[in-house]
Amino acid sequence: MTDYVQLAQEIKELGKQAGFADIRISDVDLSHVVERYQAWIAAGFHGDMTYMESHGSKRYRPDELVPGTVRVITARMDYLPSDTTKDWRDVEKTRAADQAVISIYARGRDYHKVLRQRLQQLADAIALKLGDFGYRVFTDSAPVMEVALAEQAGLGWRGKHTLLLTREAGSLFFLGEILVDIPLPVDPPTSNHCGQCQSCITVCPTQAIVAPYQLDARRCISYLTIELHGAIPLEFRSLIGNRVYGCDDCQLYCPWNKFAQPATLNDFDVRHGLDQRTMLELFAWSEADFLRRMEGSPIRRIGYERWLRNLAVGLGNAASEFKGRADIVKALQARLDDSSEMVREHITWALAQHLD
Ligand code: B12
Ligand code: SF4
Ligand code: SF4
Repeated sequence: MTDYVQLAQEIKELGKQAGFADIRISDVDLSHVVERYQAWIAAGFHGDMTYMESHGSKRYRPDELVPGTVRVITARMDYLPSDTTKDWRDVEKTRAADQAVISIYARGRDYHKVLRQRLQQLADAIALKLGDFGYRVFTDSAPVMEVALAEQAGLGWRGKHTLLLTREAGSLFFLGEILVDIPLPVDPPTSNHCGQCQSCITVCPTQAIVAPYQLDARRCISYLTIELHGAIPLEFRSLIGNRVYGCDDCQLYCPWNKFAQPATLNDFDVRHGLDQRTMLELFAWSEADFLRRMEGSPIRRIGYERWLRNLAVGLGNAASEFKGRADIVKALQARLDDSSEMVREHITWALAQHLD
């Protein structure tokens, strides 16, 4: 007879050995989130992310996504670069308008690869103890409601910015999970510690958190700079500032993130100086430079065209501090003949910010 209580304990230990900061276990009943998910889709908050509408009930029924699933082992991996200094929040908040702000999660190796590999390592270790069992590992890209499952498993609470949050590590972590057919004991959910705080809501540059726990992705800079394929709507361009890939503001101003933990793995250490580049430096990269340097980075997924689009918006916004600066204007003009109509239009917009 397997002692499942003992096994759950061992899985948590093995998870730590595989590089995870915390591991919890949830059942597969997400019936309480269905209505909210459907309302989110009905409101059109997902914008062009049509994949968020797909897969029907598999999204909130893990046992339909992977038949036989009875539990979800959900895992947290912290991603602040391992050499992050104590004053990192001040550093992020005080960047000059010509610096490229790349979201912290994207400065190192692509987390999809790191987490999938580590979850597989954990699944292999469980199999060594238990023998064959049914499972599948997921992180981010699959139709799995990762935050809801992690919340249910007590890995943290859902902050008003909609992300999972913990007292001991803030919210700067990734989530991943293993759907299993093992009847492990489930962990209890934790309490919410947002209280009266509204910092994430008030600080959001585009007012994307339209109510506590509700995000209109169409307004979110992360969506606008990463997920959106077409032109960035004019109403959001100046609000984006110099955030050229993703956005951290709702997390940066969250008081709990003074407890954010550095990664235990070096995979998320900054590559190519992405924490201190100017936008002009990045705008000078050729497509070959972009593809070579962004190998293994999540940034490569947006492709060169969207990369230039985002940088053009940021360089236009640099006019707030550096209006008409000759090197910026020259760099923008030099790309006015870009083969992409979208890039040309964003550059024309950027030049207008400097020259009008
Ligand atoms: C689509 C997506 C996005 C979209 C939409 C985000 C969103 N909040 O929905 C965009 C592109 C904007 C995005 C941005 C980011 N993302 Co994202 N994203 C996802 C993805 C793939 C799906 C999320 C989802 O299902 N959204 C659908 C809606 C319905 O879900 P929801 O907001 O959670 O909705 C619930 C609440 O609104 C709640 N609710 C509604 N009303 C109320 C009222 C009350 C009182 C309560 C309690 C709850 C409540 O009910 C809904 C259903 O559960 C997940 C990975 C995954 N597969 O889960 C990663 C994920 C959520 N993203 C992640 C990250 C890191 C980010 C960014 C920080 C990246 C960045 N720096 O740019 C930003 C953060 C923006 C933000 N404030 O959310 C991490 C979050 C880790 C964490 N700590 O929680 C995830 C889990 C990926 C991962 N594997 O690590 N993301
Ligand atoms: S990631 Fe940025 S734009 Fe999106 S909700 Fe948070 S602060 Fe707002
Ligand atoms: S900023 Fe405040 S309201 Fe927002 S998630 Fe953090 S504690 Fe909660």
